[in-house]
Amino acid sequence: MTRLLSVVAIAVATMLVAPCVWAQILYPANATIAWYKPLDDSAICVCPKGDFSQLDVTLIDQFGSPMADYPVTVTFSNSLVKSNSDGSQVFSGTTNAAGYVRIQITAGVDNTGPLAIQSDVTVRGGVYIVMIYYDLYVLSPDYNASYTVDSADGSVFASHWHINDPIGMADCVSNFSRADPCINSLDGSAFAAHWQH
Ligand SMILES: [Ca+2]
Ligand SMILES: [Ca+2]
Repeated sequence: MTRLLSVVAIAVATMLVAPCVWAQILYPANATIAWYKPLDDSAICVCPKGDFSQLDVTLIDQFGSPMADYPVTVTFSNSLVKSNSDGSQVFSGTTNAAGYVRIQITAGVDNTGPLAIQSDVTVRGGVYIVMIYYDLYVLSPDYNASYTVDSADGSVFASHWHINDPIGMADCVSNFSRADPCINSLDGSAFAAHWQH
């Protein structure tokens, strides 16, 4: 009887302390995913330097605690988006002690056509999918994915000067600032802010 009580006591004690030692499991419903965008619009603008649109991710485990030192990847489905490090469509980072990381999208878009491309974007925390965005417009001042914004890109922007975006949204590859559907000084300022990046 004494042995049985001891086993029960150990089992109960294990149950009480077990949550403290169990491995963290990502709880996607508690994760927060938000685009950081310098411009107030819904298009995603990427730049070889990674300082245009970026993705803020905070990962929370099954106990509501932040997940530190956890890998996060952001994958674009459209192969015209090209990372400046390896030409891939994958961008990554690691969460800090608060479970937070800002993923820099260091990329150009290999598209010199007049219309912006669209892409699905999948956000993963480790192996877990925490968010999928569908058909996002993706723009870049690096129109030819040469990984620098230079005179070749400037020529493309100049060719779109003062045209009106077809539907006032993000169709035109140069409509970085959608506050106005026209390709104007607002877009020019955005382009200039990433010159030589
Ligand atoms: Ca370029
Ligand atoms: Ca505009």
